[in-house]
Amino acid sequence: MSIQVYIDGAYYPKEQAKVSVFDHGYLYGDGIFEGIRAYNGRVWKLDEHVRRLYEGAKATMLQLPVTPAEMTEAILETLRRNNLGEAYIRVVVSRGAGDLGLDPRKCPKPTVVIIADKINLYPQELYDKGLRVVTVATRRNSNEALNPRMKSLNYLNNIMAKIEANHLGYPEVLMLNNEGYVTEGTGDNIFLVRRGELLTTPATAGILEGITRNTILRLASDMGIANREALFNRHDVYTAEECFLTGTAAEAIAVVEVDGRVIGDGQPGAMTNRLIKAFRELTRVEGTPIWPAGASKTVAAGAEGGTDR
Ligand code: PXG
Repeated sequence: MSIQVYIDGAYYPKEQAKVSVFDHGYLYGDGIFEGIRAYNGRVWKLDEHVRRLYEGAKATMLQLPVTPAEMTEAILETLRRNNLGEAYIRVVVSRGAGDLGLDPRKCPKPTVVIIADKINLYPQELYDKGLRVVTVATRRNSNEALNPRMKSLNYLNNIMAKIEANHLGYPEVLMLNNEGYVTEGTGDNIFLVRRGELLTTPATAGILEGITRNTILRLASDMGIANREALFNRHDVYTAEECFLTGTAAEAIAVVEVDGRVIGDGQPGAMTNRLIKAFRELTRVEGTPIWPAGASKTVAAGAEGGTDR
């Protein structure tokens, strides 16, 4: 059975899930999105993702046609319709269809799309051994040009860096800001362990303030690991004891080499491994249930194609 895609309150099979070519999301990248995951029948950090989406809507003066509570329910219903308990969820809110021309006032109604599908991760080997990454020439957008805290449909900045990654043959790369500080990967935040302390880039330095990042910071505090937000440059990364990346798609993954410099002893670090383990454990038990208590098995068993859980 084809996946069912939510568009403006109705569900369409994947093949018929279409939006207008006059949608300013398509014409100008005018809109915002979220990438969310469900684990084990629960949506991970759903409220945080919905909040970030509405913050992006506020900043871009996009009036969503649904309330946060309705959006939350629509996300859960999309998962139920597709019988997915382990999923990658993509919420896209674009400015909507309108005449040509930049002016958002040409678009009377935003388009809301929710896609729930299976997830693709990096190969297991990279989680076991850690990633080798490089820094690239493409600078992260400055806050004053297009604030990276908004998960806007304008991802060309990150895609330009991804093109460099592909060209150089690396699965992920690090982007610097215009001052030379390390900001983040193309779709992940960065953490260092330096002199025993856990460091991550401040939200104000030109990054997406990742929900996985915030969870790792909280877990570190709970585990008694000293942590703080700090600006750091390439030298700090090269000489760090440990390094890892976090994001909804990648979860948390060690970095063992940056620009040819081996990080620590070239293996995923001890603190990295402890935090990744704690994070994984939390994702199995926390989150918003997709099905009402007791209903999940019945729903899952009767549906076509089985379930991931
Ligand atoms: N930085 C950037 C630039 C991102 O795009 C993160 C950090 C990590 O944030 P979270 O909240 O996920 O911990 C992201 C996340 C996609 C996709 O479809 C992209 C992301 C997440 C999920 C899916 O490409 N980016």
